[in-house]
Amino acid sequence: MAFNDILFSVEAGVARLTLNRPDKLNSFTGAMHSEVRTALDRIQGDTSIRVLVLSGAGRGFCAGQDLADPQMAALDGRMPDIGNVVENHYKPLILRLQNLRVPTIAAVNGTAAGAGCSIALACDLAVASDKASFLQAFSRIGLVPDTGGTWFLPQRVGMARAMGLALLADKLPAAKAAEWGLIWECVPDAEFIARIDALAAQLASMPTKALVRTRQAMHAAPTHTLEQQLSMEGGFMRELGWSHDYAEGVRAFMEKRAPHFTGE
Ligand code: T3D
Repeated sequence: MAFNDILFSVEAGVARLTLNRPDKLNSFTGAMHSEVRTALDRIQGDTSIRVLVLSGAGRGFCAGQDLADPQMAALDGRMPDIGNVVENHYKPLILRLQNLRVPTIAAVNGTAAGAGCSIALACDLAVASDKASFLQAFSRIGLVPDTGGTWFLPQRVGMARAMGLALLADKLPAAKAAEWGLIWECVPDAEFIARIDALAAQLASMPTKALVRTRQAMHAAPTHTLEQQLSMEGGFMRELGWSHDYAEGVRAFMEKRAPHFTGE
């Protein structure tokens, strides 16, 4: 597959999708959205892939929407309708990440701003270099946090901090983001690549279906009653109880050896 605005590779069960417009801090154009969709299609259709690592090339992770991309907001003689951009590009992207058949890691190598921050938060684990920062850039340009920003932020850090981040649009350094619970981990930059590789290898060797059902249950919980949640867990346990990986996990436990999970 030939791409211009992203890099995509698959090796040892790990798909790596790198946003690749480093000169523009990997901000999203229409073309980049289209390439990301193609890569996600590939992941959905290839059962050898067991984890996705999403990252950015150069010094940034992603600066959100490319504010200079004329394609994104068709002028059509009127004011641009950027609601359409959100509805047609960012909303489906977040929903696809949340419904992907493999666990996802945001490897936040540098600044994650605007929709770029929300995209990192939409991944199952967000791990950042200590050089990275998180920025709700929206209020600086007269917009509201989108791409799930208003959903992720209060859930992760509570309303007071979410509101401060969104209204004031100050950069939140990665170390503080980890301290506040916005992300899973902040790693010294010199150790960042090795940490991401180790995490990716770990997730790629785990029971994929169980990880994805765990994500689904966690995300359903805030809108479920306890009874609904217990029922959802029961349904997932029933399904996973019939899986190869559950049989292998129990067998390995009984035989006092490490399990070999295949994602089936
Ligand atoms: O259509 C819609 O708008 C709807 C969708 C909205 C979703 C959104 O994401 S809205 C929010 C969009 N993003 C932003 O507002 C962030 C804009 N960028 C910045 O505020 C700063 O670049 C950063 C704080 C992220 C980083 O600052 P700094 O000083 O480290 O880098 P820089 O010099 O500002 O940027 C480096 C280059 O990237 C520069 O290009 P140049 O001048 O060297 O040719 C800059 O213009 C470019 N760049 C950075 N962000 C964007 C961008 N170009 C286009 N769009 C960007 N978002």
